[in-house]
Amino acid sequence: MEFFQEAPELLNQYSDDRVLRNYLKKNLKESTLSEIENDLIRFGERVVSDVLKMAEESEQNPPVHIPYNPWGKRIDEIKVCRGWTELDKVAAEEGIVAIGYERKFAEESRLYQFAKLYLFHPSSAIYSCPLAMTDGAARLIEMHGDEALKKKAFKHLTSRSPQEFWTSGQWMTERTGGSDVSGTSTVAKVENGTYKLYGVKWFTSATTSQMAMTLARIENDPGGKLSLFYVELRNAEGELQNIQINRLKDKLGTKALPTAELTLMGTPASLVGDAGKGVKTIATLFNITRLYNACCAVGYMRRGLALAKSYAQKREAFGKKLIDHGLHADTLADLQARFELSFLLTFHAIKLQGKEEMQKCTETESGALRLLIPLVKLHTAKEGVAIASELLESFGGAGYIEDTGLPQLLRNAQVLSIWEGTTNVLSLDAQRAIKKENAGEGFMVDLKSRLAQLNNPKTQSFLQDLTPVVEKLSGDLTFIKNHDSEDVATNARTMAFNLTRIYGLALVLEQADWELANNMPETSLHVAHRLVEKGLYSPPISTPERRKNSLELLA
Ligand code: MFK
Repeated sequence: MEFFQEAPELLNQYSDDRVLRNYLKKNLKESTLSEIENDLIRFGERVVSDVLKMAEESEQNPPVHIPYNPWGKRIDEIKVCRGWTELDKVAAEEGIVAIGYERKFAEESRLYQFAKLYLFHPSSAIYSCPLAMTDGAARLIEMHGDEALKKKAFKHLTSRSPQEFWTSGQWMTERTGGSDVSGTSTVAKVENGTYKLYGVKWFTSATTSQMAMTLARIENDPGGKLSLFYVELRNAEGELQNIQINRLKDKLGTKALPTAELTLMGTPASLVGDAGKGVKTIATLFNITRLYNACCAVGYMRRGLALAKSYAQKREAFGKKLIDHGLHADTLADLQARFELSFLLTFHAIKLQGKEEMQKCTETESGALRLLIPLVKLHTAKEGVAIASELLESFGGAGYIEDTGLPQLLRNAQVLSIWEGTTNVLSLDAQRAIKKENAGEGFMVDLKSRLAQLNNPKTQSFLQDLTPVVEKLSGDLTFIKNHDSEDVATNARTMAFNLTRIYGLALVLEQADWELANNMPETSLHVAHRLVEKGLYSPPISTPERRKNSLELLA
């Protein structure tokens, strides 16, 4: 008999996910969970059936830019496949943005919404990207928009009707930089009583969206600071409003997502928030997209692990199943532990975001949230890439073959640490929050109170190792707050990972406490042990001498 390997199998992505189910059980009211669980079970099935097919079709049929019609008229059409438009409908109908604004479950609504996003994302060919910006724009309008925007755009962005639903772009990046947006050269001129935008936007994801939020400098404004503008891409006839699509980007991954370079040639726009406060105002949007980024990173980790675990149970080598080889099982279990840490960090930040929006956060929780958003984004993105790479390897050669669908996990994961703020930029954002917004204080109080509330001797036993590290972190936070130097900035990344690891471990121990109290398997305790084995703290090591070394090494 000739041998053919059985493919890995995806079960119901909700029912099969112990981590998601336990988290929701611990963190939602019983009444909420019983009301939403059938929807999650149904959707957990859907994301491995028709939705997954739409995503596969979208990955295989990337968008095409058609600059001219047959007669030479500039039309700048972006043709997307049927699967991509179907994903838009699914997103609307399933309420992937809407649930967060309907607020049927008050502060718990965000957990419900993001649980659906987490299930949707790995089967969405990154339709999650337009949704991230849509959600961010909705929150921005809710916080800073005028009545007209609330009546029109907000209603579209949060609609469940596929006919009414809009997605939004977020156009921040110009040729001068994606991290440092201060070099933005787009100008807003007042013409016939309205703003018109002139400039080039270098990365605009989801260019098929109906609207966008973008930055520009108001002409002749003496302050010269960036302002935020709302743009509707098309007029009533469906024509682009003085926007030229220069080309679609040829990217490593996220192939289904139309990302374009645009020239704005007098595009009508309206000011959002105060003039000159553009970066601060758009921060509301990118803090939401950073949460999406983290949720999508853990969604990918979970999908890769589900496939790798299934494969390990089917595939035989050296006389037994892969899962029965201690080395293989230990390698996957380590990845599972890292995923669980990332998951808890992400969903905890989402939980706090939900509370913040309902004014239910304590002051310390608000401080913790401000700092957690960049930390959670940077940690999960880096882990997302590293874990995807390991998971591909766990399939051997099959992990490198396109039609298994596996390589796209790695390609698409790689963007997570790049867009929405790179690791270094987010580490510096964490320092900004510590220095300017005193977020470190709330973060530390919150962390210590979580550790103080551990109940079970098994979780409390970790405190012996953890307490001195927490004291070191506390000292580091005070140092960062009071010192401005190139060395403090150079240590930003090390510091960010220290903070994330320790806060994450506190969340894992809380989860372990709950499992122990409910006589459940001690999985979170295993996670905690594996994390501690890897070391808890890396000392900040930048000195003027070391910085000089860096330059010598790079010469
Ligand atoms: C799968 C789903 C993923 C999602 C898909 C989305 C795809 C979209 C594709 C993209 O657009 S990718 C490009 C994304 N670009 C970024 O994320 C920008 C990265 N750079 C930064 O985040 C920089 O730190 C920043 C541009 C904000 C630096 O700008 P500035 O002008 O040098 O910042 P400054 O002067 O420190 O801050 C201006 C104000 O904003 C300050 O407030 P005040 O005016 O009151 O002093 C800051 O406190 C505030 N601010 C800055 N960052 C903030 C913030 N406030 C809250 N949260 C933050 N994170």
